[in-house]
Amino acid sequence: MARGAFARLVPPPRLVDWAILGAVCFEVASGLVSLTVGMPGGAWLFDLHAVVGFSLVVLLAWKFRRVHARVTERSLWDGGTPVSILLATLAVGALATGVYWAASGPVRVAGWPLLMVHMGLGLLVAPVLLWHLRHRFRLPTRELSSRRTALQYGTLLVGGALAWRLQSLVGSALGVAGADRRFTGSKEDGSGEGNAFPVTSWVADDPDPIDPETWTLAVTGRVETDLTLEYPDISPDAGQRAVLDCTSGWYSDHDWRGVRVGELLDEAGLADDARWVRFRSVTGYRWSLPIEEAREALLASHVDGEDLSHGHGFPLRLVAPGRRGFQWVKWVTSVEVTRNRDLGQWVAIFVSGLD
Ligand SMILES: Nc1nc2c(c(=O)[nH]1)N[C@H]1C(S)=C(S)[C@@H](COP(=O)(O)O)O[C@H]1N2
Ligand SMILES: [Mo]
Repeated sequence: MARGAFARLVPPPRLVDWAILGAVCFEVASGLVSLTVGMPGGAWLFDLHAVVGFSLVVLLAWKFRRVHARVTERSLWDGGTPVSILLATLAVGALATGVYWAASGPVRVAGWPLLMVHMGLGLLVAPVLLWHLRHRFRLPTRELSSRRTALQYGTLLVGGALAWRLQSLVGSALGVAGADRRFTGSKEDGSGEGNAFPVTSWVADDPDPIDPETWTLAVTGRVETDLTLEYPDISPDAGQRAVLDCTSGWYSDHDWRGVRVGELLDEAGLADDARWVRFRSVTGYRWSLPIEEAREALLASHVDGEDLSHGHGFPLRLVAPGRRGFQWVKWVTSVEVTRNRDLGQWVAIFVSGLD
């Protein structure tokens, strides 16, 4: 009786499969885009990523219920089955780490940041899913666009949202959820305690400590006069409270002191076509900001009244409020004013430090 009722709830196979495909595409895309979201206005993207993830749990449960016999019965295997098993394993791994993260599991698993494991598994799902579709692709039937179908998708999302809310309520009740999470999901670490917060590199940057005797800061590009500043020229007379929010799942709130970028730009004078400002590290790592935003940013030499430590980017590191941690370039040696957006930065952050 209950079984019959459950079976009636399950949408037709094709519908489940296409919903899974849609949900996975959305999860990969929204997960990647979320890495660049640092303003509360983008909170909905993190929320929707979680809601669709919880809906995927239900979809996969339906799917596995339908296909498990084709996997457990060795005689039913075909050429596509190993790919299907690999895909199922990756998908379950990505979902489990995602749900665990939402439910406020620890930040690290076996030394790895949990979120990095989640991203790695999620990114592997994409190519394996394409490979799986080569074996298993079926054209959609008309039922995909009916009103009834739209309602079923809607119900599924509402279900996903309820499951997500419920786990966070249970988490708070049990005291494991942690009230100290940002809208990005990141957890608090070392705020207001000077240099005592995690030292992180995006991929492989690990330069030798910088000697302030030989270090210089260049201000170049679309400026009227190139500047070269030495360490004693840097007077930390601007301050900024800002949150560093790393995509590996922690954040830290500090009082930063240093030089306002706008002051450097005013000193150099801007050319008419100045639009972007690129901050380059001694390692080659770099990021750029639109000029108006860059003016308000800080090149910090101090954190909570302490000299910045080497690990945190001494002598100067970019403080870009509202941007994610990987955009806060450390060990800055040049500020270049440019005309165009710098797409090469997406390569530079991955390869700097690899040599
Ligand atoms: N040059 C350089 N700057 C960098 C990085 C890096 O690898 N190289 N990592 C970024 C990342 S991913 C983060 S989260 C912050 C971490 O800053 P912290 O080490 O001071 O915590 O620095 C950013 N700036
Ligand atoms: Mo980061």
